[in-house]
Amino acid sequence: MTSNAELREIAATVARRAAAFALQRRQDGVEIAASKSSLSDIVTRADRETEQLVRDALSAARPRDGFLGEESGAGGSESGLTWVVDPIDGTVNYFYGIPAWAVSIAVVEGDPDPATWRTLAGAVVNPVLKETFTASAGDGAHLNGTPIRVNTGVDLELALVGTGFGYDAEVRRRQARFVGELIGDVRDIRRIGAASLDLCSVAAGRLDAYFERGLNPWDHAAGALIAQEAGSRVAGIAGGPADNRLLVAAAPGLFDQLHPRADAFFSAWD
Ligand code: LIP
Repeated sequence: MTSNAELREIAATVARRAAAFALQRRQDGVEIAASKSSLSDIVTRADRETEQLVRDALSAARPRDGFLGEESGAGGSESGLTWVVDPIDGTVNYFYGIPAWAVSIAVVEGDPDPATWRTLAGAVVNPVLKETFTASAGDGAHLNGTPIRVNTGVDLELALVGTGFGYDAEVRRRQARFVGELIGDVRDIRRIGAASLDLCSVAAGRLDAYFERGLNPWDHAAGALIAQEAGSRVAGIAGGPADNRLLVAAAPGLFDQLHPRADAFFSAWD
């Protein structure tokens, strides 16, 4: 039986290798391979090549495990474990050369569904900043091997809050309305552009809180565990598991101030 710590090291090793590959491809020049949900939702050729590198490496290391990736879809599991992968989280940042993108790799137990899965380990690697965030269930969270913890004792009015917006223009307008309501009640808002790095920023105390509507499972699988292992609460609508309807992450006290407002606004969408 492979331990959570051993799974974490597999995730970190493969994520670092994939991140180095993606960085090199960026330096070679980025090509848009296709647009997905909208013209602004681009996928680069490097996204697809990086995901294939990750898939091949994980298949070699853990041949009986399943795979769920942003670009290549799902592959069944014989072991009960599934690797959930975003090869380049922060694709638009990657395309523009903004140094806020990451390879995100998590391994979950059970169905690859955020509503029911149990995340065992994860790694998020930003190769431009040479930062590797890791966590395994019960073992804490680390940045480049050093333990990290969330900020505590921060009230909403002094909170630095991260968020993000969808690729659909009408969804962005609605998301912006909540930000418009919140921005006068917090220290400030940050829009980093990669959910995995938003969640790692909460874990490392670089953000006090983060919320977003519309995330895919691969956007938050690893970052949510890293945030939780650093002391953050992470939850969605009505305090249930985070999913595409809502994710809120913050230390418990701040979570209790922010989540009710986000829950009320975004649950009204459903
Ligand atoms: C991104 C998310 C981010 C969100 C962006 C985009 P991608 O994922 O990580 O939080 O605000 O719109 O969805 O598409 O770069 O993998």
